[in-house]
Amino acid sequence: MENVQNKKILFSGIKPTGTLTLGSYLGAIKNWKQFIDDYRSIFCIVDMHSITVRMDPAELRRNALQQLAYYIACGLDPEKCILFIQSHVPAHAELSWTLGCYTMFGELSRMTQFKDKSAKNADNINAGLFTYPVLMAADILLYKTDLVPVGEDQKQHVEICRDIATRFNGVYGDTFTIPESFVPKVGARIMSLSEPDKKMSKTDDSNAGCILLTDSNDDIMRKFKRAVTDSDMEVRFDPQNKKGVSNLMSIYSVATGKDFDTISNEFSGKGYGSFKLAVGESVCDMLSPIREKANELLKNKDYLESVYSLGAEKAEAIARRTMDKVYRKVGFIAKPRRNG
Ligand code: AQP
Repeated sequence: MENVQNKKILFSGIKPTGTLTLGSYLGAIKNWKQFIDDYRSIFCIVDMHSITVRMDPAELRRNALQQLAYYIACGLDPEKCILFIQSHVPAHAELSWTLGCYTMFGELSRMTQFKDKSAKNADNINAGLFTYPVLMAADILLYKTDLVPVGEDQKQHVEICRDIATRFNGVYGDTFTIPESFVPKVGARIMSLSEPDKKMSKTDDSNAGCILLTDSNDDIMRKFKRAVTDSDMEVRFDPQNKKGVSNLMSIYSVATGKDFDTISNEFSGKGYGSFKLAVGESVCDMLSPIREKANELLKNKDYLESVYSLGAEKAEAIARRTMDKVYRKVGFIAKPRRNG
């Protein structure tokens, strides 16, 4: 059973724009799991964020359900945390609108992800893409979140969330908890295997550089064997000059628990061939039990529905209390409650 007494609150989410990657796992989900016994943990499938880019509706539904199965398979036990789908809790949209009125155009314009995504989707630079960080602030602030574990690319969005909450609290008095981000020391930015100066992303154009959690062991090994390295043949951590090798070392380090010196010594004088094989095998060992469990879960749609339904009920109860408080603070007349 979920024990919520006196626990700090942890919230995080991933958007179901595609199949989860090794980056989503190492940068986010793997870290979420380590906190679930100590925090009241709330994990969301942020489908509303997904439509900031054009998505095929059937694919979006499929991805969201698959993501839930992978959350559970990665160890996010629904008995110990709240798992829900963002669009099932309307308070996310309500708080997003409200917070948008306390967010400045200038600060949103400086968001790196907005600039990157605008460049990538030049024919669809919509308002939702621009106000994405406001919805993310609402996601976090609705639950009085203390800690938000994210990969490095999302740290700027947690910073703007803190700024928005501080501004709101400054006007209306203590309303929101100011959250901290947690970014892992290793694995916070997993790069593409084929283009190691680009982040590994769910929506990568190149499938070769991206390990999907659904990939078979054969696919995983093939992708690691072809991973881009360099010509000096030395397994040494140097993210400036040896991007590909350093990325593989980070992956191997998180998968095996070995530090960079140990890894360098292990492959000293052995060349990149055996190093790539070892990294690939460590990833297969880490991901295959997760993939098998997720495939089992996906056969039981009723179970998955029961998890996200109960999750939405619990999330809604917390979120509604926050919205009542926010609406009261900004001066909206309380909606009379009717019995029955
Ligand atoms: N390559 C990565 N390395 C480390 N962490 C990563 N994350 C994503 N990719 C990596 C972290 O996982 C969570 C995913 O959040 P998201 O899907 O909502 O946002 P994202 O960062 O935009 O992820 P993608 O895979 O790049 O999605 P698309 O392609 O749709 O934009 C976050 O905590 C993120 O930091």
